[in-house]
Amino acid sequence: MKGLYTALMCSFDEQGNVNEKGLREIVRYNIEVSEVDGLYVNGSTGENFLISTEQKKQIFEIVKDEVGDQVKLIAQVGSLNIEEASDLAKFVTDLGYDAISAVTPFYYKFDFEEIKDYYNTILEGVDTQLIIYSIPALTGVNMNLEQFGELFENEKIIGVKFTAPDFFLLERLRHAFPDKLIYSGFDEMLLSASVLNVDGAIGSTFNVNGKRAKQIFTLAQGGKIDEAREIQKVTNDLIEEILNNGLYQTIKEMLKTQGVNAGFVRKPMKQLTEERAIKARELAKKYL
Ligand code: NAY
Repeated sequence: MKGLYTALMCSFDEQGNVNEKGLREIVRYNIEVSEVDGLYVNGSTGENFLISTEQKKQIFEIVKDEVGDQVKLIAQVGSLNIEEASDLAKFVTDLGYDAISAVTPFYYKFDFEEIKDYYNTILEGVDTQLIIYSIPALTGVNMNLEQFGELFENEKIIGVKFTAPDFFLLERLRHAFPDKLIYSGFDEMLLSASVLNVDGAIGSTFNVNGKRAKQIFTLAQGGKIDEAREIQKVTNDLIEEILNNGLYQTIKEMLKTQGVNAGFVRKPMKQLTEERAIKARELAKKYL
């Protein structure tokens, strides 16, 4: 389960329906051009929190059908509706996903006991292993070392997708839990996380920049830090432009220049203006 995973985008049509053909093209591009080790399906980048349960299932099915056993698949099933999360966990287990992941419950101020209960409930009755999805900037949930340790006591919880700039905590986690999988979640900090010996990374920009991400990770693992830093610099030039122009919209527009029908974003996200679409196409020309 180690390596680089693309936080997979989904292609939607103008009405917000899943565009199956486009989704399959995004999957193929990631496997054949970006050459990532796996896909993280229905995460933030997949606009998961904007879609219905039926659409989530549709996406899980299409992706598994397109991928088969070519690369590893992690299914993000976390939801504020715990029955939905449990139902999706069973659904993807039956489909043959390699692992599930669940975002920490957000919006309400859940205490740690409630968070622990959430994970244990999702795992009840499924045989799949789980990766915690921690993204404090978006969820408001900050867990400390001891709390991660308590969650890791459940043997089915095999790791964490660590999307935070707290490198003190990241280093402590690595040191305390050498056998758990730690994935870096911020693409612009991949080199720094790799130096701390994370097991892999999960990122939105890997949809278009997977090759460079893999180089950074491999070079860092081989101790070639100067070379890795050069590639992280180019990567961050690109990420900075993407963030300024509109994260998911810009990645979709860049994919379109490569013949991949990445479609539209779902409301309430807004589509790119023509000016920004031109910018995205320029970025694709420069960086892809
Ligand atoms: C997800 O579930 O799709 C992710 O969290 C992937 C991680 C990304 N975070 C978000 C919120 O999109 O790749 C990062 C991020 O987009 C990138 O580092 C740019 O900041």
